[in-house]
Amino acid sequence: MNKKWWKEGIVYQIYPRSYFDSNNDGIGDIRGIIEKIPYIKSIGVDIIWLNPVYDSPNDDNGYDIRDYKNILTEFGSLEDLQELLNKLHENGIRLVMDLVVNHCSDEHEWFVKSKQNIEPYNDYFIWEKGKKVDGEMKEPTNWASFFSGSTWEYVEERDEYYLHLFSKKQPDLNWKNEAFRLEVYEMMKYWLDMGVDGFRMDVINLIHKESFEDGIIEGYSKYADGSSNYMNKPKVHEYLQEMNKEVLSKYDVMTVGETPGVTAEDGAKYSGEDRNELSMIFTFEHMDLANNNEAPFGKFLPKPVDVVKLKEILSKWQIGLHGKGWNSIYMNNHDQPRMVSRFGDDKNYRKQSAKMLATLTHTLSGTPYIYQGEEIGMTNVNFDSIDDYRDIEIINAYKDFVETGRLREDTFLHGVSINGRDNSRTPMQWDNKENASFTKGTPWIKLNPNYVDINVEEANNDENSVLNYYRKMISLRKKTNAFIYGKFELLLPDNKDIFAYTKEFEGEKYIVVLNFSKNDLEIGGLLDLDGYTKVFGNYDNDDNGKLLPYESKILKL
Ligand code: TEU
Ligand code: CA
Repeated sequence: MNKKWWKEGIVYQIYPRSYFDSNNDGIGDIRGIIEKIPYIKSIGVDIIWLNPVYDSPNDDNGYDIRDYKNILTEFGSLEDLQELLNKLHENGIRLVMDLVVNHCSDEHEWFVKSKQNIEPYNDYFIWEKGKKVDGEMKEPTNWASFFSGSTWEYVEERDEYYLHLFSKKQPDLNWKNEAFRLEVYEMMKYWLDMGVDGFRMDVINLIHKESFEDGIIEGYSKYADGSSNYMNKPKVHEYLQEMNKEVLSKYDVMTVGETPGVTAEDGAKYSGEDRNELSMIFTFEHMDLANNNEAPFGKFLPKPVDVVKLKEILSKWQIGLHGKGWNSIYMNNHDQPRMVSRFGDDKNYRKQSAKMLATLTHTLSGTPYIYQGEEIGMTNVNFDSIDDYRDIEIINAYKDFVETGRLREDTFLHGVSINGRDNSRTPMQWDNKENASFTKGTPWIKLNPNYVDINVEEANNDENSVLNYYRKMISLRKKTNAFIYGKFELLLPDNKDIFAYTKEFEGEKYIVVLNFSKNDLEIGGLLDLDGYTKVFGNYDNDDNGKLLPYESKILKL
C-alpha cells in the first residue's frame, strides 16, 4: 500500500466567512482562523481545506472569483494568508486551498474583455448564438442552471449568449482554449510556490462541455437538466493529466476533485495512482439520497435517507476503490445540511448519533473530512423566514418555485430546513455568550439559537462530549491501519437499522457495528462476535449482544 501523508491525515474544512470574526465586522476572516489554531490542533486534524478566500463580489460566497491571486479584503490580506500558512506549518498542519476554475466572476478582467471581444479573452469563455424557434430567439440550449433559470445569458455587445452552469455572475471558462489553461497552471504554481499543500477542485468534472445540442425535456419546466452534456465527459481526464504533468507532479501535494454525478468506476479513473490525475474525489451519491430527483435539482422536495441504500453506496465505493484509487470520506460540507440532522437524530439522540456517525467516517478506508462544527455536533438551523437565508441557491429557488406559485412557501421552507446549504453556513459556536463569541458585530447570517447549549466551551468541559469523542476516535484511527487502508466487507446488507462491516489489514481484523436507529436491538443472533473484544464505542455497554439507540461499537478479533 503506497503510503502518503494525505492518505493518513484527517482534513478539517473551514468555511472562513463563518469560522471566527477577529475584527467584528460580522464576517469571519483569516486572522480569526489564526487565532483558533490551538483549538484546531487540539482536535487532532492534519490538513485544513479552506473554502475560497480570493477577491470576489460574493455572488456565490466566493465561488465567483474576480482575482485568483488576491485575497478578498473582508477576509484579510495576502500577508494574513501567508501568516496562516506559516503558523499552520509550524503546528504540523497543511493547508489545501479551493481551486475554482470551471467558472470565474463576471467581474474578472478576463470576462470584461471577453464581452468586448478583445483577444485572447474573447475565447476564454463559452459564447454561442441564440436559436430561432418558431420565429422567436431562444437560448442555445434549454439547460437548467444549478441556481434556477437558464444556463445562458445574452450579451448585446456580442449578440451572443454566454454559458453559466451556476449563477449568471459565474460565466463558465473555456477549457478547450490552451492559452487559458496555461494561465490556470501558472496561477496554481503561484500558490504552490508560496507553500500551499494542494487544492480542492470545484466541480472539476464539469470543465468539458461536449455539445450544445439538447432536446427539450418535456414536463416540469421549460429548463431541464442538461448535465449529460457536460458531466464527466472524456476530455476532463485529458485536462487533468495535462494539469498533473505541467504542475501537480512537480510538488508534494494533495488534490481532491469535487465531482457531482460520478460513479465508483469514474472514481478509479480520477484517483488511480497510475492515472496521474487526482489524489481523490468527492462523490455525491450518498448526499443525493435525500433529494427527490423527480424534478431537476429537486433537493427542496426532500425524502428520508434509506439506510440500506446508504450502506450499498458506501460499500460500493469502499470495495470499488480498494487497491485501485483513494476515497474521501465525508458526510457533510458547506453545500450539504449538517450530518447529525440528515443521518442521525438531532432532537432526541444528538450526541449519541453524532458520535456514531464519527465512528463511521473514521473507520472507513480513505481520507476523512470533518466540516467545521461537526466535531461539536452542530445541527441544521430552521429559520422561519426566507429573509434569514443568504445562499443564492435558496434565494433563486424561492423566486423560481414560490414566487411563480409552483410551490407553496411553507413546503419550500420545510425543504430548505432539511436540505438547504445555509444549514451548514451558520457561524461556528464557540461559547454560550452573545453570538457564541463568533463576532461582537452583527453576523452576516444569524446563528443557530441552540449555540447556548451546543458550543466548543461546553464541549471542552464535558468528558463525554462529541468533541472529546472525536479526539479519541481520531487518535484511535491514526494508530489503526485497518481503518485507514483496510479491506472493507459489509455485513447484514439488508438490515435497515444496523450498519455493520469488517475492516482487515495485515492480519488485524475489526468489526464496526453502528445502530442507525433509536431502537434497542438484539444482535446476538445476527452477528457472530465470538473472539472479538470491544475496543471503543459511544456507550458503556459491554453486552455484545445488545445495541442501544445510535450505539457505535468497534470490536477487535
Ligand atoms: O458545488 C457544486 C455542487 O455540486 C453543489 O453546488 C450542488 O450541486 C448544489 O448545492 C446544488 O445541489 C460547488 C461549490 O461547493 C458550491 O459551494 C458552489 O456554489 C458551486 O460549486 C459553484 O461554484
Ligand atoms: Ca471579520
